[in-house]
Amino acid sequence: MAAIEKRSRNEWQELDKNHHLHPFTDHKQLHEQRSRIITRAEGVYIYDADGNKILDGMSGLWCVNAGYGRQEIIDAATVQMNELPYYNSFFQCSHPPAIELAAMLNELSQPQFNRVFFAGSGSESNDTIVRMVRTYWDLMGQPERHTIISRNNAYHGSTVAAASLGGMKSMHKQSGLPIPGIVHVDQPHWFASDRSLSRDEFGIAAARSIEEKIKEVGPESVAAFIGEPIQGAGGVVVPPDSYWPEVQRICDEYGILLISDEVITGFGRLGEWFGADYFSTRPDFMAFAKGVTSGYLPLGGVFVSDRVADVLIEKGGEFFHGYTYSGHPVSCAVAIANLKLIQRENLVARIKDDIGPYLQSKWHALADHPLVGDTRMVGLMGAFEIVKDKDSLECFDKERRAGTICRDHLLGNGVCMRAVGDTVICAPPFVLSHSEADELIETTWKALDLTQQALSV
Ligand code: PXG
Repeated sequence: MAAIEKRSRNEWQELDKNHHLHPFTDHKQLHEQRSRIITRAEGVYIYDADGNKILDGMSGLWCVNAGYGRQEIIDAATVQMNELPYYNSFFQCSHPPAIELAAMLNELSQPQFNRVFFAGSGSESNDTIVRMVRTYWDLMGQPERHTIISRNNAYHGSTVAAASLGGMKSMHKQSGLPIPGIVHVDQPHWFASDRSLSRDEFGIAAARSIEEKIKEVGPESVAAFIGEPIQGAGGVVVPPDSYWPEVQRICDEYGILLISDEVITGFGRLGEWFGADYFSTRPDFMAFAKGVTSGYLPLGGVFVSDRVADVLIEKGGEFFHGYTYSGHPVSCAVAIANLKLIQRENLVARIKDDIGPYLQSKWHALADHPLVGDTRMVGLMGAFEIVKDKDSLECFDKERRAGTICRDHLLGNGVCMRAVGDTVICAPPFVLSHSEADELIETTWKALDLTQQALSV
């Protein structure tokens, strides 16, 4: 029995316009253009209310890693709904899905991680980390250590603390953020720099800006550094190889906690289980969400290292923090089914050895197009830059909106990607076949040609 009314596209658009406020949306503009109504999905394809079939080059919103329509994930939700649709993990209670998932997550993660705290989203996970980091240093007898260093253009979520950790100026401006005790340094984005340094020199310099900030704030006041292994929403910013080892050195030298925000990079996106594995860092916290359930249900959480967890447990007393849906049983059951599927189908190794290299080589060949100034892709997380001049790498002026034009041509030809300024970004599901990868690339060439035509008039 379907719970959702069947209506025409127009009717849904009208209801949507009148009643639904969307995230990160200019509503005036949306109402002029009308929303795109997605009605169903299968494999790597989504279908809109007009029946258009679109290859989902963004895995929903960086999350549907296992692809759509995976029956065993759906069955796991149904079975758990019947067994125990909800119970909390407050007041000395627990339930098998949360227990089993916590144990499974610790098996998948680096040895310093033996405990997880569950949340409902990536934003809630990062808010949890802010509170745990500060509580940890209080318990360590260093209550002045409350400052967390993050990076410009980072995205860590939309709640007040997570948006403060993020480095998006437009978000800060709208609501008086960041909250006190959060400071930002530059992102390790070589392409966006003046490119006077080699990539590796630039990576070291970007990491050293953290050290400079530590000295400026005072090492005794700095609690932690947070970073996405590869910045996602900011435009798939792949740091130079030299960056993360230097960041790890700095955190070690000053005794600062390292937080790896794995909301996008966690659970295989880079061809390793976590971005920290890919870049060989040893974080004290990892935030996760999205791919843990392949987006089939909301779930987030925090891996807490023994360094922190032992102190919280031994000295902390009650930690006054938690969510109604911390460890929601159905979300946890879905996560277990999803992770087992990823393991059984060897999807992480497939990204490392098969579909990752396959798509990457074709992606990098896009650099032969006259509009493409830079390409990058790690695992199945990539971007290309649209430029006006390939030699100088000069960009089109902002009003030309080259990235958006290209994104629209992609969509018009059946592939969904995202534009961040003039950067076009891509993160397809892990189950992408070779022929689907070919389709994605062929459509990208076509969209680039159409963009070139549009920009030359
Ligand atoms: N950390 C990272 C690294 C993220 O990418 C969050 C935290 C917050 O997660 P929740 O579950 O609270 O949304 C994210 C989310 C985009 C886009 O346009 C990216 C995200 C969310 C919405 C849009 O690229 N990432």
